[in-house]
Amino acid sequence: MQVSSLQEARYEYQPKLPGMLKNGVGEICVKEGKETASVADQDKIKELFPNTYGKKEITFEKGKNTAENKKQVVGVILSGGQAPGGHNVICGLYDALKATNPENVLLGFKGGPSGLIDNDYVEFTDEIIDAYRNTGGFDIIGSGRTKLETVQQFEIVEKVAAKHGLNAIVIIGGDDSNTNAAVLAEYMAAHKTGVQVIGCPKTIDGDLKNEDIEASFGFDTATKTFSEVIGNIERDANSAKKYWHFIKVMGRSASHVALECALETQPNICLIGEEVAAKKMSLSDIADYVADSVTKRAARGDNFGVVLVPEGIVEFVPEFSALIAEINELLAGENADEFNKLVDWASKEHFIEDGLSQNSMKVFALLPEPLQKQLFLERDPHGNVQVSLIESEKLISTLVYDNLRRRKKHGTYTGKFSPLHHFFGYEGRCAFPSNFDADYCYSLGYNACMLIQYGYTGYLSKVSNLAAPAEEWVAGGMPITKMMNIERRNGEDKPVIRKALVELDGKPFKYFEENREKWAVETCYTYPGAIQYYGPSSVCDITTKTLALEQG
Ligand code: FBP
Repeated sequence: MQVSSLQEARYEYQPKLPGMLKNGVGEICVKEGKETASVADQDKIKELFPNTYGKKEITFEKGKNTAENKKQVVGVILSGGQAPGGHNVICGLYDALKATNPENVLLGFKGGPSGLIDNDYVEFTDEIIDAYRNTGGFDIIGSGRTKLETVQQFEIVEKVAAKHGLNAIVIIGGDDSNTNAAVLAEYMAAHKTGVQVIGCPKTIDGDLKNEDIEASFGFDTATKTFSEVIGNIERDANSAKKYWHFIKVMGRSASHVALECALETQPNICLIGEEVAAKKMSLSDIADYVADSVTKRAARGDNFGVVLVPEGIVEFVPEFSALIAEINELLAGENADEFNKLVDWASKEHFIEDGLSQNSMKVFALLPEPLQKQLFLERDPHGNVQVSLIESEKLISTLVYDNLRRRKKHGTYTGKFSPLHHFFGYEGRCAFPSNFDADYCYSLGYNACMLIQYGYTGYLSKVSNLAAPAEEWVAGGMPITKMMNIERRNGEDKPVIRKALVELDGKPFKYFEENREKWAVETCYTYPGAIQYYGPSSVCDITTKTLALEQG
């Protein structure tokens, strides 16, 4: 076929599978490992998940497939924020289902979990699947953030599943969505519906990982996309030598994306939320830290630089996280309706003043009004603050500006400070998946089909040893309850998958820490350039620096 665009060329790319999966579905057998326990709150999680708790980890191996070859009707949803590679999870699942039995059916429920409730679906065919192979985005069926948690919702899903004769549902999502998957799996098992539920680890934020899940898909492509543009900005800054660029990058609750981009591009400053929390840094400490770099560079004649700010930074500043926690409680339940009914900002301010403690009110009063308003924007259905809408890069550059003005007065700074602001998030979520994400996602989908065929439920599709070539990847499954603990959400204690934050004693952060003093003063920028899809494997198949450092 004559191809005339990258899009068409990517349809032809054949994703790589782990060696143990690539001999065909007839040659995959299962090996069970140890029983599992949740990462914390074991008694409570066990009580809440009596049918799915404590199951064994499993690994697939080359060997005769002993699963019963009955006809499968499987439903799949894409859930939460977009992440490059989601289409390939569906393609891998579809190919494995059809290879197992051409009569098997895959239904895609549209718009995320709500598609299952509304019975809004499409039956996948070769034609549909072939138009989405190795492409970015979730537009094949769309996505959404509806939380599946009420008994009424589960009853509807049960009816929809019965109507289609579904024997399994695959949920492709992040920590919140896979929490949904675990709860749904438990419901389906408790009601003896015969419907299995399997999750797949997605999120560009990189915070769905643990000792079994080495990386969530999409992180590789998104960070490479952001790093390309950050590198370009660095080159521009070093050419024009007149701007300080404050760049916010996505990553709602963890700073993995910012850290990976820093490892790729060596900016002058990269704030790491987890460190800010550990050192109990206040907003003025952060401003002082950045202003030190600006001052030292100005003394060398370099009135330019690049600062990376993780999207979720404000939630890590102790004074700020206390404020946000109070606002969350203040807006829980019916209070949110009462607040939203207030027509002007002045009456909302009274409501806020009455509800916040004195300390939080002090912090709140320091903020510029646009930021105050951003803190009261609607929460997502999981109760999270929508940090992508909070302009923390502007907040920090304003505080740095004030700090530098004071330094100027005292004669300790004589430079020029012209800040520019950027936010990289949505640009990276639907890029063409890198070869790594294309291969990883296809493997996750293929593997999910094997978990279904062997009768598992409440499991996350797991592919590990990811820093090695795909041939050496290891495929298997892990009970989702193993990753769960109890957390406070929307004013209530809930069982949720524990988020993986940046570990301050982990190798990626340690490497950053060893080098950042030099980066803060000198110009050490590196330019990773665009993702390469064709060419030598040493250029096209490289993983993230985070994964490479973590796995030595
Ligand atoms: P997931 O956790 O669902 O993968 O989404 C992550 C994310 O991309 C965050 O980085 C960002 O804060 C958020 O989604 C934005 O959400 P929305 O798409 O609803 O604006």
